[in-house]
Amino acid sequence: MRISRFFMPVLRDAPSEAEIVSHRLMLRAGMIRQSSSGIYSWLPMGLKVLNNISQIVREEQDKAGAVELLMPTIQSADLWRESERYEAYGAEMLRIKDRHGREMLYGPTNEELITTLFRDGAHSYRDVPCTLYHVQWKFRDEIRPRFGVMRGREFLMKDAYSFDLTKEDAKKSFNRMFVAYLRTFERLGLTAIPMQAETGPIGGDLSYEFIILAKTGESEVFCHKDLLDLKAPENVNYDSDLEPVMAPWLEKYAATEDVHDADRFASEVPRDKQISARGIEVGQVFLFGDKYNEPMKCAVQGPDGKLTTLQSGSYGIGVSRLVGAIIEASHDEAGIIWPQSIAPFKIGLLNLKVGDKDTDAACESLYEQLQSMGQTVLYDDSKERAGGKFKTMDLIGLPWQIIAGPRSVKAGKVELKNRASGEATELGLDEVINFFVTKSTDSPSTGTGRKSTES
Ligand code: 5CA
Repeated sequence: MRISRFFMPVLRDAPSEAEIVSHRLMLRAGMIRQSSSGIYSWLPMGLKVLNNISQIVREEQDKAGAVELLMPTIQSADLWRESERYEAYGAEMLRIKDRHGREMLYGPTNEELITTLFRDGAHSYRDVPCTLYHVQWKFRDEIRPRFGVMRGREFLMKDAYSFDLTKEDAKKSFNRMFVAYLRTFERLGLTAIPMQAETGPIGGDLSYEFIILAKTGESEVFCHKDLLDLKAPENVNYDSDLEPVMAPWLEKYAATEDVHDADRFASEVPRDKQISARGIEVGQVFLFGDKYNEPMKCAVQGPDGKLTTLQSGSYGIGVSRLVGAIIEASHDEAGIIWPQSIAPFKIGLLNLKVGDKDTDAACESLYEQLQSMGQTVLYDDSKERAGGKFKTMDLIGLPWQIIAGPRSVKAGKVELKNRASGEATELGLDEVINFFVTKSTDSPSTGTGRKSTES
């Protein structure tokens, strides 16, 4: 993508309405714009990240055996009367009337709708286990929308719902999602700790929130320090017993303030391992059995021929909140530092002297070659001054910068800079191409590594 043809309205100054760094940086980097309180447009740069996160979420859901579908944003009020949540949900629900006066609502979550879909489509014990998910916009009329996309009114959620014949099987489906979440957050470059949590309006008696620690987090959390060092399991066999895989997380204390037990915390966790901090909830899993299936009559014929009410859980990930959460966890003074896995482009190519024949030719050639290799490149071919280009690139946080100025190009070289470490290396034009062919692109393959000089 050429910057000259892109739409990335970057702001030089921090907007006054933004209280936390991720909100400031998302506005400054031209990723989002507020359209009304808690409701945002996703500009091209923001949408790319949102899509990349969704993609990783989907891949891990699919690996865990969940099946994607898509339910609408608008639902009928009658559906929610069946589960008796229509009134109970309160003012957070956006209620709408259509032209016939029928009561509708903008879905804050989808337990009711998925339950009717599954009830109408599944008849026999052979139709379970089944876990269905979608990635869809939700609306909750939050009292205090704030921190940009972190607590929006309209927000993108991945929500999954499991259906099983027995409680034991439902727990197995729950475990599959639990492990899928560990893997998902690790791939997003985050350390998310599953913590015991209250079930709130979703209900049930078993729930974990997946929390990343951050000063700007909205909830107070308590946990054992060693949980921060655990690595998500790789090559999971989702058909096997997952309890041993989950054990390292479950055997150490971790709880949100709602269910925190100060005495247990003090007795179970050595003083120097006690973490009491703030956290951002990026996902939550619930096991609620027949809470919706019973009133909504979601049942199948069991192997014994008897009608059996199904057992369920639901599993949410805050996809749009994650964009902010990842920035909270990964930035510096100059701007965002995207993890490779979700970066909107992998490489930023800076032409420091547009109009200079040799520099233009070198940049065009690199741009073409890198793209034909499947790399995503944002090419700064604008007329802006070099200083401004450096600032913008650091602000938008692409993992790699290739800096081409007339001086280095004359010597057949460009500079390759790693955004995270700031390390820069001079490489020949072919070397830079080779670097992206051969390397897993964690650090420059050659050179001594020093701070950028072209600036
Ligand atoms: N039905 C269940 C799970 S599918 C559910 O709705 N769970 S939830 O209420 O915990 O929401 C799931 C995730 O959505 C949360 O963990 C959080 O990351 C995200 N989320 C919730 N409310 C908001 C909001 N107002 N703005 C942004 N993200 C939100």
